Amino acid sequence: MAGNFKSSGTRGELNAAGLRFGVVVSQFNSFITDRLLAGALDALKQAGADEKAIEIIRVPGSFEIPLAAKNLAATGRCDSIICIGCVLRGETSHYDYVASETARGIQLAQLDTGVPMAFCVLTCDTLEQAIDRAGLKSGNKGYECGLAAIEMGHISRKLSGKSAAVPGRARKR
Ligand code: INI
Repeated sequence: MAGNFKSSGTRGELNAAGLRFGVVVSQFNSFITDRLLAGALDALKQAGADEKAIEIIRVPGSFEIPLAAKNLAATGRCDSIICIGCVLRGETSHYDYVASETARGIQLAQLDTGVPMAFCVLTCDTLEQAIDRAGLKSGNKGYECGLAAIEMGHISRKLSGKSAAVPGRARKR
């Protein structure tokens, strides 16, 4: 998988050490979603995430992302989750339905579980747009969502009272 993406506008240094990530990736339009996944993994690894602390779940289409993300969040194994998909107008007559229900489902999964989810589901009118946003020409939205997942993972850790730097250490009262 091609990697080494550069962010188009990183704010300072992000440290992902000690954080645990989940990635749910749709296999529909996988030539796009694989690029988004590569970008997201680059962001996590460049920030020092432990590869063993990244759990990747593959689902058939974007429609299946919310349930998989919710189930993964419910295990308590992830500080944040990246949801990756690509919905192309023209490939399906129910484009709007797939796009809106996927977004809504991911939002509900976050609210139900309290685990933050970076939304990396492209909804594009044309293949050209998808190619552009998946880093085949310029910036990779997967990379940006990786950075967002790191920031959200820290917040999630803080709210749960655990330290990211020293995982598993009991909180002093
Ligand atoms: N899933 C996608 O992720 N992107 C699409 O563009 C798409 N189209 O065009 O249909 C798509 N459909 C599959 C859908 O997400 C479900 O996997 C399928 O309906 C089975 O539930």
